[in-house]
Amino acid sequence: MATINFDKEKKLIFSAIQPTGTFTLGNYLGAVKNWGPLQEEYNCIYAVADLHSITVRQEPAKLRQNSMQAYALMQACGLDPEKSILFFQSHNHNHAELSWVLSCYTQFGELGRMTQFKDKSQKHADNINAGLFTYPVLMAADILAYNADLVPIGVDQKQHLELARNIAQRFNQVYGDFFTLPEPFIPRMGAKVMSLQDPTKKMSKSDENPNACILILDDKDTIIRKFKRAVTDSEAEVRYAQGKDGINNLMTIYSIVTGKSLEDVEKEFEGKGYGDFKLAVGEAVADHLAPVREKFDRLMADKAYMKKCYTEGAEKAMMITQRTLSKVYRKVGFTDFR
Ligand code: ATP
Ligand code: LTN
Repeated sequence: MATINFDKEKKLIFSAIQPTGTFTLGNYLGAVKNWGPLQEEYNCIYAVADLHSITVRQEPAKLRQNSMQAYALMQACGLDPEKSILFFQSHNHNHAELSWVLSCYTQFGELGRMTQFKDKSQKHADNINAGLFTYPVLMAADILAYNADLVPIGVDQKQHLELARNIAQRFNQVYGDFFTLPEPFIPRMGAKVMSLQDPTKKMSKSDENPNACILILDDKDTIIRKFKRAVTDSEAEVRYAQGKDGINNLMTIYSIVTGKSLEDVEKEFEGKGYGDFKLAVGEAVADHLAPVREKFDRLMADKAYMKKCYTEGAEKAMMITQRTLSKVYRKVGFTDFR
């Protein structure tokens, strides 16, 4: 039986990532890379949000593969299954059960105001399913089931987190203080990595243009080639300034992976052209990602180890959420089972 070795003094973090494709440099720098260091200071729980991903049609074999890759990538990016709880959302049925209860404390109008719902219904006009609409309720259940204090997310998920807080507050008003109100935790740097082909748009794994995003499993040559083709401006000065979205994006990426400040980057490339700069960014990113790829390959080759990790992860996750769910069932008035 798995045991949870959390320190009661520490705050609890919960976050999740959808297995809708291979992670991009945006997912990595904006989200997963920042999760590793948090393990020292907080109790951390991270899930592969496979339940969420079927709100958009998925090919079953592909979803299974993407989910396993997402799980391996979390570890390859520095998450340690001994320190944190790492699991598949669908392995813990308490998420879906709590989601049902919470949906009865969420208003139709609130869900209709969610910008992600509006965007996705436009994008998938042929499949505006109920799950797409109630997506934020499941996300609220993910977070509230653990009484998470902090939720690392990108700015795009802030509205959903606010809704989770509102649902928790509403529940607390009726039944007394019960759910912890979660706070968003948004990284300062790398909050948004932009597309290499249209630097006014965020880099997204569902972009149709393969040159627009760096996948973290791309090999060195591919990474360098994509950076060489990155859209920039007609100047030739490596300088962070308004109107230079492409260069700003490359400078930000370079600065994050090398740890150099933007001013130092400007100095380093003074008098040099964009060609040299793009090559340097490509090399720095490829070198930065190389150990991640190596660890990923090793994990994917060891299915037994992976299975042990995600089974124990789900067991631990269930132990925590079962308690929350039982209390919720009791509060709303369901008859005791045992
Ligand atoms: P999709 O294309 O399927 O919408 P996505 O690439 O936008 O996917 P999500 O699965 O929605 O990614 O997001 C996972 C996490 O990565 C979230 O915390 C999100 O804020 C973050 N993230 C996604 N894209 C970027 C980006 N370009 N820059 C920084 N963070 C990002
Ligand atoms: N909706 C999020 C993924 C997600 C999540 C969560 C994030 C599902 N459940 C709970 C934080 C907390 C996304 O698309 N990035």
